Amino acid sequence: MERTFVMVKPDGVQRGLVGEIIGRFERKGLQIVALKMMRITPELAARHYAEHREKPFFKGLVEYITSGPVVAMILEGKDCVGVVREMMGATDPRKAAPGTIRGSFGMDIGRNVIHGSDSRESAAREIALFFTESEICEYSLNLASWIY
Ligand code: RTP
Ligand code: MG
Repeated sequence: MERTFVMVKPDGVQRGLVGEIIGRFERKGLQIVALKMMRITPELAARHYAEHREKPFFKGLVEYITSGPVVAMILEGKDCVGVVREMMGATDPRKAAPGTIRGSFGMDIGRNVIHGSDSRESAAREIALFFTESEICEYSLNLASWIY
């Protein structure tokens, strides 16, 4: 099993897309193992997006991601990192395939609704950045035993 870090960005929270986005992942069959609403500090934003520090959009990106609360989560499942990236769609929502999260809900690269780790290595780094061990729940999904 693989884990990935996912975040509904401030525009997704403000637009009331949290339930829709989490629902898509749940219905897909990915397991939520950690979930919280939080406000990202400029320091955390800079660490999270360290790879983009020299990019022209960095300042705007930090302002955007710190502009309101986000919903952070860890999802688990087979090939979870790639599956989530596919479901998110391309970085630029106008180019994202119809039916993907960004393709369905976004119009601007600077307001692209959701973040998901781009590799297993990024996932491990971002999970450690956003969650403590005690915030992660280990449990097995056994649907039948919850219905009957
Ligand atoms: P993310 O890290 O947020 O999941 O997005 P991503 O992997 O699809 O894209 P990435 O290249 O890592 O870029 C990080 C975020 O920076 C903003 N961005 N703006 N104005 C621009 O040209 C530009 N390019 C990137 C986006 O919000 C992107 O999600
Ligand atoms: Mg990225």
